[in-house]
Amino acid sequence: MDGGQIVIAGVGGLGCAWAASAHRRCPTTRLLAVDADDRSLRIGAEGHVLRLGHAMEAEGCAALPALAEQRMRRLDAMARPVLEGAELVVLLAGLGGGAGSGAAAELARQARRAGAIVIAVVSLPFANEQPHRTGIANQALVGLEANADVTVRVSLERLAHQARERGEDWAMGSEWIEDLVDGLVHSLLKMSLMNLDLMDLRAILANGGAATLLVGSGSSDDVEGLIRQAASAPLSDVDVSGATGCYIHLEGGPDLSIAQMGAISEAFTRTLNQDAKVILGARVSEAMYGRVRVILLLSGLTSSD
Ligand SMILES: Nc1nc2c(ncn2[C@@H]2O[C@H](COP(=O)(O)OP(=O)(O)OP(=O)(O)O)[C@@H](O)[C@H]2O)c(=O)[nH]1
Ligand SMILES: [Mg+2]
Repeated sequence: MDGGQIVIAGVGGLGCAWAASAHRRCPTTRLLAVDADDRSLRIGAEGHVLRLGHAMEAEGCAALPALAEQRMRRLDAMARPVLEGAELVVLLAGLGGGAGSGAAAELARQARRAGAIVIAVVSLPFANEQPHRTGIANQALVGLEANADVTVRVSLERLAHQARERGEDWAMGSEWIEDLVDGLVHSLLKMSLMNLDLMDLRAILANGGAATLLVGSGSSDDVEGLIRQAASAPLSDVDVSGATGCYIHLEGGPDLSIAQMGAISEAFTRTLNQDAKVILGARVSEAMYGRVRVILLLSGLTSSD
């Protein structure tokens, strides 16, 4: 697969900011920004832009998801060429406002119809926000889960907390999201030692149930640290222990031995359902000397609330 077959799409203010920063790490992919707010659409000449509404309408979709959804539907013909030939669409949005909550599921629907696997990574509002935002977000989740292959629910609270710990602005604290998108894109882009491809991804997704993604990186000697790091993902209340399908991709340096790979994947899959279908892939890159990065796609989850 080449980068042109992967689309990183942001919807709404937060989604577009995340997409632009993730795309900087994967510049060969296609970037798409969808919003009613012009500030989100200044993404450089190579990016594709879909504006929810006319330039003359200054009001955007402020907290009106139904309006955003309707406008996204009207953009169908303009979205087609951007989605054409895409194998994977990574869709990013912050739920709780108008644009992201309203347009994300409709964009997912259009992307799947174009033949792409759709992985949505969306944040849920802070717990202390008005119940109104939480209500909007929950409704948007229903639509996304019906239209995307995978919906990864990110807790904005935990993401913001981790950003503060690093001394970053909460909204820009998207490092975890960037790592996730980067890991996913690069595990699919480059030739692997054990070749994983989209067929494997589709096989794991065909398993049914809810699905989520985890990433972890660290020293190849410290399996426990790697697991702790993956488990600290700012996901919103998801129990991964019952997963019945797992796509696990390791990327390590030339020093990573088959035995170490085995130990790492064993440690990650130990907690899964006994009959879980596990697909393992690995890749060696010079830059990863002494380190390893793991990306897991877990499917067949039963409880996601
Ligand atoms: N606390 C806080 N949360 C924010 C802020 N901006 C965004 N968020 C969170 O991110 C979610 C999505 O925000 P945006 O991406 O700006 O919303 P949008 O999709 O552009 O929606 P509209 O602007 O209403 O059309 C919100 O529901 C909040 O949970 C902020 O300034 N403060
Ligand atoms: Mg906005």
